[in-house]
Amino acid sequence: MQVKAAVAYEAGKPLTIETVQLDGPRAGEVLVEIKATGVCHTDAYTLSGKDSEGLFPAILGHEGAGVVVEVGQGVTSVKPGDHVIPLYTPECRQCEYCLSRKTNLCQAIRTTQGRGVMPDGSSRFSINGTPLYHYMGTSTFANYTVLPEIAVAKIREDAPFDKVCYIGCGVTTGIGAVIYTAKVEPGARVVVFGLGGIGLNVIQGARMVGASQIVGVDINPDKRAMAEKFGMTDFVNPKEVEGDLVPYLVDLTKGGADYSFECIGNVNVMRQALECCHKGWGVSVIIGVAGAGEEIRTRPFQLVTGRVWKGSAFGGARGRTDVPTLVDWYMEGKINIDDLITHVMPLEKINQAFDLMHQGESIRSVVTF
Ligand code: NAD
Ligand code: DAO
Ligand code: ZN
Repeated sequence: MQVKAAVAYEAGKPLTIETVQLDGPRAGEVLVEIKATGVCHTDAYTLSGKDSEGLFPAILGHEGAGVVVEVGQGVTSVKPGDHVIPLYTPECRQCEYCLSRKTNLCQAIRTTQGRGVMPDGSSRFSINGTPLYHYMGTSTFANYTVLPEIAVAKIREDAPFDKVCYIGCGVTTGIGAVIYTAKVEPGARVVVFGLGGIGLNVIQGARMVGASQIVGVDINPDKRAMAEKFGMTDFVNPKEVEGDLVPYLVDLTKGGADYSFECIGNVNVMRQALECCHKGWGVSVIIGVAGAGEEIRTRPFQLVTGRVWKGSAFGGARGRTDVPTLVDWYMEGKINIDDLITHVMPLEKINQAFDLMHQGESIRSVVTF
């Protein structure tokens, strides 16, 4: 079938709106009509050329929501008409990783996903006979896409696509890092570095679980008002702190953070996030994706004396299991998504979403089809 897509032909160039060919779902796959997709920092990172796994030409996008149109042979967990959120972190419930219960990083289709193709090694997208790469196994910058069955979460049908698409990445990444990865407890003191689309969701997650202090750190003072709305209790602009930021934060949190979250992708900030944690028990979670080849540093004595360094992908969430619950929480008013979606646009204007992000003007832009 012919579908409308934003094609990334090469790194550093704007996306091009094209009519492309999409082949139907094969065994174990589903065809989904994408109704809305968020534009995330990670799409921009790949488009910039900094992503060592980035492949071109490709159809980017990993934060979508839509409706199942057709299923391939052997698909049993979803049917045409079901509302779904595509999962860049699938959940097969059968691989060693899924069965371990220790990680959400299902490996069932990891190899082919990283190579920009479907599990059988081929692409469903092409233009004028030339294959286009899939992206993160999702490729939501198209009005139709094909996904493995294990990479869709079935959600309730009354949830608005233009809001819950954000649960496909940013919301789950931020809230999940708090509740699944760090398991922040009531009363905890939390420091969040970077108050963008991810950091604000860490803040609302920390508020949900009853953190007593939520410190937000950002070099952009315009982020303060929104973060306060989501539960931040203290704002710190590193540019206004005299001297070293780490002792300042340790003092502010009365001995150090119980939990800190790096939501920027800056390796120097990652070090500050670890070292502002409380001696003996503070846990620092890296969420931000640093540039290819960059490395983190600290003195090992920071760990010897009880601080813990962790990372979190997709918030540690098991997509097919946990995403429907997050959608329920949104529908029950427990999660605020509406205020984070600052811009909505048609696919034809998707490059504006990247411009707004780079200018620091948007929290989340959503493309509707
Ligand atoms: P964003 O650009 O919306 O927000 C980043 C924020 O950090 C901005 O408010 C910016 O002002 C602030 N900032 C920049 N440099 C800073 C500094 N030195 N000190 C303090 N604040 C600083 O980005 P986002 O969409 O929130 O994404 C954040 C990171 O999370 C990115 O690296 C993204 O790729 C990554 N990410 C990770 C996952 C995952 O599963 N681990 C999922 C999605 C996104
Ligand atoms: O190696 O098993 C694996 C999974 C790698 C992908 C994890 C993605 C999380 C970070 C990227 C940001 C997502 C938008
Ligand atoms: Zn698995």
